[in-house]
Amino acid sequence: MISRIDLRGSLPADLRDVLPRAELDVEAALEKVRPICEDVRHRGAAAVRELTARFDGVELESARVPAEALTRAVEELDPAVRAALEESIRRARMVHRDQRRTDTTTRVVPGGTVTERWVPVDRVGLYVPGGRAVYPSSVVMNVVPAQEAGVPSLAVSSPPQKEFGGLPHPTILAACALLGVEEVYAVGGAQAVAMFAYGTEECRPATMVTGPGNIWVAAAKRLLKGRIGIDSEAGPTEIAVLADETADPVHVAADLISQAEHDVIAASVLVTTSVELADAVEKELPGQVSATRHRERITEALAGRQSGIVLVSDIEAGLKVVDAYAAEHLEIQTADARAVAARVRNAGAIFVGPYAPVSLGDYMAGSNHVLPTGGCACHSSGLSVQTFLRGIHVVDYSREALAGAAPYVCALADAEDLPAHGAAVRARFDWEVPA
Ligand code: HSO
Ligand code: ZN
Repeated sequence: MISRIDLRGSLPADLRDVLPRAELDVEAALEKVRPICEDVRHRGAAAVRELTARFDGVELESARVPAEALTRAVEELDPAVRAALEESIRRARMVHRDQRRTDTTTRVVPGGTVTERWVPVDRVGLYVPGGRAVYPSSVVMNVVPAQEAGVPSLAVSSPPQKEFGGLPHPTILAACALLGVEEVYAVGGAQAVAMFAYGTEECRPATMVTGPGNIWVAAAKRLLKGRIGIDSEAGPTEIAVLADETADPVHVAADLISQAEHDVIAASVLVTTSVELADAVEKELPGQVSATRHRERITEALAGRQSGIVLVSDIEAGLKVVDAYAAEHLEIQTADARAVAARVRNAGAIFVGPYAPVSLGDYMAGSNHVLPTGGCACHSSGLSVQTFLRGIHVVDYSREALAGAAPYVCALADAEDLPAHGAAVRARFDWEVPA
């Protein structure tokens, strides 16, 4: 059901090459997505309408979801789901509020200061996937950091669903309403990203587009990056578990299965020092898988080349492996899990010990679940307040402070053969370099 890689000898020099990993060919999708984006750019709302009819089989009168539909969605929401969403929002707000940045002013020399001023982007378009993956929790994870960053204008787009009269899934609409988001569009895929990037008669252009999506959404974000800011291209979900003989195989198996549930190309990787644990998890998997609803796609995900059990000789080697893998989610299920977790350098989010399964983080930990995938955790972070802020340096120097810097500016400008740079300073001192 799941393959094994034995790295108990010496670790290979390029660990990344031997570790299981999903391949998502976003590059190949670019050519298909380009004409879609161009169409939206040139024909605006009419193009969005036609593309929606073609790809979603829904005839939109307007892409904008009416306010009544949002109100109705909340009224008709299952009270247990409502309570869970409200609690998820409350916890996420607590964590993300603490991420807010305060401006800092550094006095570099007397009369010369640099202030770093944190300014939110003007308008964010949040993409929320639909279809098989209906994730109101992702609405929370996208909207909360943008709101806490102080983004003044927020719009959400999610694919229209035939069975819901051409509107996005009602739970997604309800989540938007609970978060206070009033501007929602029933548009999916690349056309949604293009709508946000270029704007249409119905939707003002956004400065940033965030949120996970399928390969078409990822390709559109890659294509339009620069014109818009993006968070990251979310690839298939990944879980890595670093475990020793103290881990409970029932929990480990359940956690590997939980993320395999997302997609046939989701990755579940167990890195362990214990052959006994590996055997026990392998034994546990089939029973748990056959007892769960999405057993087919889970079986495919676990059997795929992106998933596997990696045997290592000790925790040191295990840490090297998980750092090389740079998982979106990393669980540490070892003795002294906190100390081991503190040594991890590359992961989107780390879940420490036996009572912090990834699914807690998916919904209710307060942490964000939009995280770097595909190994990008070695250079990127998950969605946060910081994603939506720009730090603007405000440079404020007096005449005396500039005079003190002038000889240095002129020396470096000359060294770079850019004399006009030095002249811009000398012009303020009768064309002399002040002593
Ligand atoms: N594990 C997914 C997020 C998610 N899980 C949404 C359930 N719903 C990627 O972090
Ligand atoms: Zn999940």
